[in-house]
Amino acid sequence: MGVDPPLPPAQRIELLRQMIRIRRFEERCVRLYSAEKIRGFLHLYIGEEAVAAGLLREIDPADAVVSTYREHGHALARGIPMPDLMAEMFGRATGCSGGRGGSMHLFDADRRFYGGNAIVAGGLPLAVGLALADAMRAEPIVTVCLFGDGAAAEGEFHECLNLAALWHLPVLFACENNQYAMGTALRREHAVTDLALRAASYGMISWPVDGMDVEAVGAATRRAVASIRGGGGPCFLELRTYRFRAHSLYDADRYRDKAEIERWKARDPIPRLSAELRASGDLDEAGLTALEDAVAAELDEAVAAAEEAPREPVADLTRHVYAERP
Ligand SMILES: Cc1ncc(C[n+]2csc(CCOP(=O)(O)OP(=O)(O)O)c2C)c(N)n1
Ligand SMILES: [Mg+2]
Repeated sequence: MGVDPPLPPAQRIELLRQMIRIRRFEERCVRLYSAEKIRGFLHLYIGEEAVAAGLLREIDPADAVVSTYREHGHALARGIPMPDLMAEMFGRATGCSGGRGGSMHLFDADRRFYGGNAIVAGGLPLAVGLALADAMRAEPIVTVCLFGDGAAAEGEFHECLNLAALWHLPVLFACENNQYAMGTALRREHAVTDLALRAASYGMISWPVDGMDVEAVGAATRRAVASIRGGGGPCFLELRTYRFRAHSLYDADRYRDKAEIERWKARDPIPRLSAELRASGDLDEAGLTALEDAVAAELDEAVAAAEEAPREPVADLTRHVYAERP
């Protein structure tokens, strides 16, 4: 594999901005959850931002994205406007899923963001189906399927990798290996913990990536997408990452060694890129403050709009539930 030239400074700053947006969005969500403005489950992506930011900027608007319940970062990086997301978190009618989905079911057909999905590995068959449709129409479109390491223990994982390889479908399988499926460590669940190796056994190009390095994620994605668009069939990226917080806000996080968490926090992708940009002279303290201020203002606006947004009227309760009689 060749070494990619470094990105121009403006693009590196944009990557940093995107990761900061994702992190601050979720930190605000935690506060809003404590205030009971956001209800239901909340799975935080904090620590994993380099994957969403690095990967999703490498695909086109016509490409499709299928995600998981840990998808706030994916949705932001895909370009769903923050007010549409925050309104959805609040369950308001102006949310991207009309207020019916909430945190785990963010959806935006216009941006080909086919959801949030509460079922572990549930997105893989969807992605294979989308890619099959695109392949049958001979569209040069890639479907990115994001899922966790836990999905590799599900039957759908094996069925989907096999079919995608057999039918040569344009799918980028993006496995966010954060080392845990709820409280179960990868090594306690899988006889073979090298997930890229397992994917290779299905007959597709696959490789592990440092998921804490946003530029490494981007470079690997560029290579994978070029191969898929060039007719090379599916690719698999195992993005090695870590969630800094518990599985969800209901999880006491008693199964992880504190020293392990600290070791991963030392590799936090945000301070890492920020320090590199400072060292190269491309971003100074004032520039970083301006970035943070702009994100804070974007968030304030999104929260204020969500607070004001209407709830769906009770009269509409059965809409989208039962088919209308013709
Ligand atoms: C089919 C299915 N089985 C079990 C669950 C319960 N469950 C919710 S999240 C989760 C862990 C999934 O871990 P992983 O795929 O690694 O994703 P992560 O939460 O680490 O991002 C489990 C088992 C579920 N939602 N769906
Ligand atoms: Mg996991």
